[in-house]
Formats: sequence, C-alpha cells, structure tokens
Amino acid sequence: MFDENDLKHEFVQLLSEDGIVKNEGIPQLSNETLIELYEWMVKMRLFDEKMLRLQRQGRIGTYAPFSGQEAAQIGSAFALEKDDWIFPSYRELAAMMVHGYPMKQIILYTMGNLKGSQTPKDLNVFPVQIIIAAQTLHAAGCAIASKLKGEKHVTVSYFGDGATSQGDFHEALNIASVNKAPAIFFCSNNHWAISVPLQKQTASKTIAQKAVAYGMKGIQVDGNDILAVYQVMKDAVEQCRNGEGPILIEAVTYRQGPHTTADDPTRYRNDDEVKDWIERRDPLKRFYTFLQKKGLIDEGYESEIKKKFTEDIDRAVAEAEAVAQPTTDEAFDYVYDKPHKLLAEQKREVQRFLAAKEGNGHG
Ligand SMILES: Cc1ncc(C[n+]2csc(CCOP(=O)(O)OP(=O)(O)O)c2C)c(N)n1
Repeated sequence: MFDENDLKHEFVQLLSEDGIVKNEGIPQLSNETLIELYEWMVKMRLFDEKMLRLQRQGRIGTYAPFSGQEAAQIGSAFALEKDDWIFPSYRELAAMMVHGYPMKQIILYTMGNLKGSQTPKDLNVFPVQIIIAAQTLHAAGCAIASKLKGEKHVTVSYFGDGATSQGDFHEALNIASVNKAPAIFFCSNNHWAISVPLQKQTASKTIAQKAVAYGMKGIQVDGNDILAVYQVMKDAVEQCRNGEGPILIEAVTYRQGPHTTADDPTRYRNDDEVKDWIERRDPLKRFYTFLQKKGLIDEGYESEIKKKFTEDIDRAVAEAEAVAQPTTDEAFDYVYDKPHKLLAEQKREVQRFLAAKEGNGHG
C-alpha cells in the first residue's frame, strides 16, 4: 500500500516574506546579476500594466496578465542557457522575453498579428499555447528528440495549476520519465484556473507530489522568491543535462489580476486573499527589500529604471503599431510548410466572401 508519509513536501524558500535571507544557501550571484534580475521584474511589471491599458483602449486583443508571477517566470527562465527550449502558455510572456523573445513581437502577438508568433530563427521558443497542457506533450517530444540527437539542450514547458488536471499533462510526465528525457515541467500554481480554486482542482496536497506517480522528481518552491526559483531551476537544469531525467517544479505563486481582460475575478475571489498576496507577498517588494538591505538599490534608482523601462516599452509599442496588418491570405500561408489542398480551398472561400462583402458595401 502506498504510504503518503513517503511524499516529501519540501517547500524551498530562501528569502522570507520580509526579504530576509533564511539561510546562507542563496545562489552565488554577482551584485550585477542580482540587479539584473530585479530590473527584469520591474520591466515586466510595467509591461504587464501597459498591456492592460492598451487592451482597455482597444489597441490589443484579450490579454492574460501575469503580475504577481514575475519571480516564477523570470527566476526560472534566467537559469536556462540560450539553446534550451521553452514551450510557453499564454501567461508566460515574461519567461519568453527573458529567453530572448523580442518585446515588439510579443506585443504583435497580443494584437493578434501572426508575425508575433514567428519565433526568430536562432531562438528555441515555441509559439504560445492556448490549449491547456498541450504544450507539455510537445515539450516532452522535444526533450526526447534532444536526447536521441545527443544534444545537451533542456526543454521547459510552462503551465498553470489547472493544466495538471488535463490528460496531456499526465501523458507528458509519463512519456518523459520513461524516456529519461531532459524535460522540466514548470507549473506556476497561481491558485486559480479562471474561477476554479486550487482545492477544487486537485485533492493532492501539492502539485509537486504528482511527479511521484511517474517515477520522477517533484519539487515545490516559493514562486514569489526569485532566488529560490532560480536555484531550484538551476539544479533541475543540471540534473537534466546530466541525463538524470525529467523534473516537475511547482512554483507556488498568485495571479494578482484577472484571468484575462475578459474576466471579473470579484465574482469569485475574496478581496482579503488578493490583498494579502499583493500587500504582504508581492515578489517585487520582497526582492526590493533584500537588495535595499544589501545596499544595492534605493528609491532613486528604482524611479530611474522605471522611467527608462517605460520609455523602452512605449518604443516597442510604437514599433509594433507601425507594423502593417497581415493580409487575410497570410493567415493560411504558414500553417503548413507546403501548400495544403483544404487550406487553399478555405483561402479561396474567404477571398470570395471578402470580395462579395466589398461589393455589397458599394452597392
Ligand atoms: C483544453 C482546454 N480546455 C479549456 C480551455 C479554456 N481555458 C482557458 S484558460 C483556462 C484555465 C487555465 O488555468 P491554469 O491551467 O491554472 O492556468 P492559468 O490561466 O491560471 O495560468 C481554461 C479552462 C482551454 N484553453 N483549453
């Protein structure tokens, strides 16, 4: 009989919620790198806020904000090497940018411009996945392929707590583990899958423990502690590169905003819960306090970088808005490598429809 006591519910946290080092085991990062991590967090928070405003102005489409999840995304992506693979969900835009995805293209993606999903050739980032958990399978396949080819790349798939209820997630862990694939399954447990709270999503004590069933390692980390996330991810990457098989990481974090701009979380979420995560457990505040205590940053520095990043983001928005809208035809051109009969038919149908519409307009 399976003994639940065998499950290790280790929760890795290196910085307390007050930004104090809990033990000396923090990663040995230079002051410059620590500041770089913080700058990413500030930039991404500003980016997220800007996207929300653009959506309200009708300048981008439906948007899934990630404020509150910066430490999980940035800390994990920062531990990767350039050739490692990322398979993101729609909420992992910060991880994509840390890995090198240009901000201008991310903005194009939010505008629904197909050029936003054309990953630059030298970048190992898959297009954003909307189908919950589907990317975990694609990532498992990619990791198995890397292993077969004798490459040393690690593949990371990002997903939410809700994704762990999907069959794809379980199939992905299973196949990756059987093949000892260099795959990291990174779950940002932000406590909500739209309006479904975590306790209605799973009866497991942790998401990390789901790894046990597949004979692989699972680890739970404080997803709002960027140093802890970085360290756990760094170790996971090393384990994968050493051929020791896949890992499931559960980063415990919180989605501060709505699920998307089409959602009203006040209909299902308790205000006190939200307030607690924002006021007491915000990942930026925690890391700011740590860096301030180390004498590395102060308020003057903070307002200086905020000004600079606001300008950078505004510039990226202007550049994205200057890109021509793709034609309707183009929507059919990149689905397959070679022309496909059915798509060609659909393309002609749309062309006929648009021509008729145009005709009516003049009539
Ligand atoms: C297979 C599938 N089922 C349902 C949906 C609709 N849907 C979109 S987001 C979402 C919730 C996902 O929650 P979670 O996996 O926790 O990720 P989060 O959005 O919280 O980051 C659902 C059910 C979908 N996109 N794909």
